[in-house]
Amino acid sequence: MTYTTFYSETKDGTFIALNSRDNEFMISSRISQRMYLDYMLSHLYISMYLCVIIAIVIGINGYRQFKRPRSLQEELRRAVEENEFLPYLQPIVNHQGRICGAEILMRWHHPNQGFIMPDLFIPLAEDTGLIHIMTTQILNRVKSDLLQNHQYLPDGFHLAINISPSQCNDLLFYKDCLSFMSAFPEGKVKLVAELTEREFIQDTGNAALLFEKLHHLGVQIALDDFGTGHSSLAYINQFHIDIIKIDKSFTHLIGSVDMPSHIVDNVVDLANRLNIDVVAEGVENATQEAYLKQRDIQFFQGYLYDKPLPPAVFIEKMQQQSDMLVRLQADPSLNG
Ligand code: G
Ligand code: G
Ligand code: MN
Repeated sequence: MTYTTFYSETKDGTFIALNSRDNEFMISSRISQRMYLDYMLSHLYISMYLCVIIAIVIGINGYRQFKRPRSLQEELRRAVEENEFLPYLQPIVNHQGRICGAEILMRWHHPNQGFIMPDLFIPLAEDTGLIHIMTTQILNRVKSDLLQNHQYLPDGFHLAINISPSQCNDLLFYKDCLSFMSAFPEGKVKLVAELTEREFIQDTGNAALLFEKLHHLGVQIALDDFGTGHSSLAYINQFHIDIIKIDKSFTHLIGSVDMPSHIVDNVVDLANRLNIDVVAEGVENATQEAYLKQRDIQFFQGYLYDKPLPPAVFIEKMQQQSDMLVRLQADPSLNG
């Protein structure tokens, strides 16, 4: 038998008809939307669930791709917004081996990658100008950490922070220091701006103004990585430098070669003549310490004393030292 088929969509569902060729008879039926749905639910439910799951997976993935920054630069911007930069504090000790200060060293606590060292992100932060706000953020963090515990810090606590040459072009850093200093009792903290001599300061006029204002506030200027760059003596000549940091590469020469490094002696000699304090960086063993202690050096920093520490651990150390000093004052016979 031959027949023709006929479909028609109506508002009650699909009308289906089979017509015999000579219209002798017709078989028709109506399939309602409800019947479609019942059929799908009873026969195709596995496929339907699969479709829903696949759609959800595609949706989540798309959302992640959308949220994921496309470049390290955007990632850095996101991290600034999320306040992911943390200060670590490396103790600085005096001749008696007591902690009298710290250097703030920035770490990036990335949600997926964990801790990232500054060498990997500071250059980009400098190029993008984000270094300004990152410095403000970590200074604020250190401020609140130390403020709650300032009774454990010795007076005149030497707190050093690294700044990039581009931060010498305006007075933003000055404002950060002003806000920092005004939070502490007078004479409690002595801020030190560490300036690396590995890169040039572009606008020396602006830098001179910044340094003058910083000095006025009681903030000192330290020349970091001294001797490794190209501008050490030029900077000393041009700016009012308060502190020189002998680079760790020179400290490491002590004890590693037969003849002790004349460079260390010469730097100390130069500093003495110019009335500049000296910090010896990268002190790792007793041989280096013994050699350096025979020179006129005020501050020592390195793994021999401690590595950079999370603020809570650093504060714990300060508390222990402060308790020890109180006991010593009460009973001087404990000394030694
Ligand atoms: O521990 P360390 O790997 O932290 O430091 C590596 C380098 O990163 C150092 O040369 C230091 O000067 C630089 N650095 C660390 N913290 C800061 C910061 O807050 N600002 C700038 N400009 N440099 C920093
Ligand atoms: O800002 P500056 O470049 O000075 O940064 C100090 C760097 O030296 C940081 O990366 C810090 O972790 C590192 N450092 C601190 N103490 C020591 C040390 O005793 N030995 C070595 N090799 N590195 C040190
Ligand atoms: Mn430094």
